[in-house]
Amino acid sequence: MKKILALVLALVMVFACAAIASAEELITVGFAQNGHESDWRVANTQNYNDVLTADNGFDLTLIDCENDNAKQIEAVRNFIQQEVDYILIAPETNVGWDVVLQEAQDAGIPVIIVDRQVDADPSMYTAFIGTNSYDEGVTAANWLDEYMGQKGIEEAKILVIEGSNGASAQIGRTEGFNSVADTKDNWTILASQDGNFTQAEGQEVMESFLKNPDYAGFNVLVCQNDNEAYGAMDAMDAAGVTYGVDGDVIIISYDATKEGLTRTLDGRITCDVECNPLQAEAVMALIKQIEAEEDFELVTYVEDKAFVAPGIESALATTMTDEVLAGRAY
Ligand code: GZL
Ligand code: ZN
Repeated sequence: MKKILALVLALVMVFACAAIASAEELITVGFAQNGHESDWRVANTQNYNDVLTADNGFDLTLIDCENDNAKQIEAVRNFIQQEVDYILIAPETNVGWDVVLQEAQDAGIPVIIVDRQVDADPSMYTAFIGTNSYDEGVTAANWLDEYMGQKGIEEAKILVIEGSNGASAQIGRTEGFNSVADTKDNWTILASQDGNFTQAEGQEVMESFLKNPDYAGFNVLVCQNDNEAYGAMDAMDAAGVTYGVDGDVIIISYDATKEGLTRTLDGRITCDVECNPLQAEAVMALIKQIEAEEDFELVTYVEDKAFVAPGIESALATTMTDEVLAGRAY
C-alpha cells in the first residue's frame, strides 16, 4: 500500500512541476480591449482568444472596457501592478494616454497599441498594429467617384453616420473620405453625425436625418461601420426610402463583416470597405520577435480590401459572389 501511495505522490509532483514550469514559460499579456460595440469588435476579441492561447505560449487576460477610456486606463494600471510581460491597448479615443503610457514605460512593460491609434508620441509605446482608417476613407471616396462615372450620376448629396467621435477610426475615415470629397465640386456633404459604431445609434441618427427637410434628396449614405448601416436601413425602411443597387440611396459601409457582406451580396449595401479585425496573428509574431530580440516593425497595417454588390465592376473593389462570402472568416 505504502509503495502505491509513494508512486502516486511522485506522479503528482511531476505533473505539478510541469504545470509550474509551463506556466513560467507562458508570456503574460494584458489586453485593455475597447468594448463589444460591434460585430467587428466581437470578431477582433474572438481572434485574440483564438490566437494568444497557452498552446501558442501565452497567458492572455482580456478586459472588455465597455468603450470607456477611463476603464481602459484602470485596466492598464492593473496590468502594470500584475507585472504582465506585455500590454495591448485598443483605445476608445486617441487622447489621454500619455500618463499611463509613461507608467508602463517606467515599469519596463512593452505596450503595443492595436487597432486604433493614440495621439501620444511613438516613443511612448513599443509598436502599433492595426488598420489604416485614412486609407479606408480614401478607398470609399475613390470608389464612389468611379461608380458615379459608371452610372452617369451628376452629383452626390451625402449624409455621413460617423463612428465614435475621437476614435482614430472615425477621424481617419472622415479625413480620408473628405480629402477626396473636397476636390469634387459636384459632391456636397449635407451632414456628418456621430453614430458611435452601434446599430441603435445608427438608426437614431438616420431617423433624425430623415426628419430634416434640408437633407431631402440625399443620394449617398456613408456609414462608418456595418452595424450603423443596419440601423440606418431599419430607419429608411420605416420611412419608405429605398437604398442599394436598386434603390434611390447608395450605401457605403465599412468593416465588411459577414453580415455586412451578406447585405452587399443581396445589393442592399452598394460598397463595403473592409477593416480587417484578424490582427492577433500579427501581434503574436511581433511579441515573438521582441522575445527573440529580433528587429521588428514599429508600425504594421493589416491588409484591407473593398467589396461591391453583384453587377458592379470595379478596379478598386471585389464584386461579391456566394463564393467570396463563403470564404470570409468573420
Ligand atoms: C476600426 C475599429 C472600429 C470598427 C468598428 O479599426 O476600431 O471599431 O470599424 C469598431 O466596427 O467598433
Ligand atoms: Zn456592455
